[in-house]
Amino acid sequence: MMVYTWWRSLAAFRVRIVLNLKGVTAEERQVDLRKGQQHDQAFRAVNPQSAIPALVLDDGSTLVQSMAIMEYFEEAYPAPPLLPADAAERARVRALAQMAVADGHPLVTPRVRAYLEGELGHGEAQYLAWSRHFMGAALMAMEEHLARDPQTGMFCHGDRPTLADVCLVSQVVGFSYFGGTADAFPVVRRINAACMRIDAFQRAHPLAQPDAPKA
Ligand SMILES: N[C@@H](CCC(=O)N[C@@H](CS)C(=O)NCC(=O)O)C(=O)O
Repeated sequence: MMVYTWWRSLAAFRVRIVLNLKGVTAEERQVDLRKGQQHDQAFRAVNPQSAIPALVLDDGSTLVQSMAIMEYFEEAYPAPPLLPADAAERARVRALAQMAVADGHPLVTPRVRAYLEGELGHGEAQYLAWSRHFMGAALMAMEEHLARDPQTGMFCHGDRPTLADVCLVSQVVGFSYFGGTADAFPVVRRINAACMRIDAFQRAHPLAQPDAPKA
């Protein structure tokens, strides 16, 4: 199988973590978003939405959207489980994950930046303020849910990492891209630290990727 990825992509980061946790290896092909390669004809043939990650399976079928790809791995490679067995608990984990994947991250993608700056006349400072606001709001939502719920443990849901932790970590890293830190979110910060002690998370980190800048 092959995954279209890029070192800095938060959605690709999430998929890398899951691949590592499941012990699955995939060939990687880089799509440099800074160079606009997501809009190249060759990549649009893979994903007409011009977004990474995309996963091409050995039978040639293509999966897109990080949440769908992560859930594919959860179903195809059940061990270790990244969703709880109970339906309501699974819904809690997915809800926490979606606060990052659906509510925070999509607002800071290159296509949004291009529209804000190219069509609405925003400058870089406004884009940064926008990004910090929405990334921070998603982290605040996660923090409040995590802090009040006894199901929160060492990780977002109990004492083993789930898809919620994968998404939490990507959200913290994404916030840092815009100068934010998890300092105002103590539960998020504690869980992020616990995740980042795990090899599968460390190896997936954007700055650990071979195409990441050295400095
Ligand atoms: N909801 C999608 C988001 C995918 C996405 O927007 N990926 C970003 C990189 S993190 C991208 O490729 N953006 C291209 C663009 O905005 O032009 C997912 O979770 O996979």
